[in-house]
Amino acid sequence: MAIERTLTIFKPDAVAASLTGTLLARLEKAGLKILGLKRLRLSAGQAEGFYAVHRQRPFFTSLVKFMTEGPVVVAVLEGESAIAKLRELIGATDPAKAAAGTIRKDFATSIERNAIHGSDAAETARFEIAYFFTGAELNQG
Ligand code: 3AN
Repeated sequence: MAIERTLTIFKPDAVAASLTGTLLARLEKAGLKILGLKRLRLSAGQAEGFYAVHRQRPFFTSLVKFMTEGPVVVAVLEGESAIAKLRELIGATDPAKAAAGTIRKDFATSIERNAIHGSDAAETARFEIAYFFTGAELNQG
């Protein structure tokens, strides 16, 4: 067990549905501390770079279109086993398969429009946090 940092993105569907406050409250209630927080509209280049590992997948073009259709909220979260904890709170990629009480079960509408992103491993978390936040922005003593 260790204190970790992870990245979440509230995707355009969730932000458009005014779920930002609801999602932040769920994460805080679960013991995750919000270290950094930004609302922004991703450019196509930013979305392509973020999802570069999926470049060869059939859904890549559609995913980039979705992720750029409106503003997103990105946040750095910190806590005990934050990476696994966030993934647990989020639930399975396909909301139809997500467990009861998970964010995707409650708010996602399809496997693509699935409301929220969470880093899946320590290395990914480091890359994804640095993609949106500078060290200075997260260094709050
Ligand atoms: P997760 O977000 O659960 O880690 P990934 O990393 O496999 O899932 O996929 C990244 C994103 O790509 C998903 N959040 C979803 O928006 C989209 N995606 C994944 N699989 C599919 C699929 N089969 N069809 C359409 N979109 C998908």
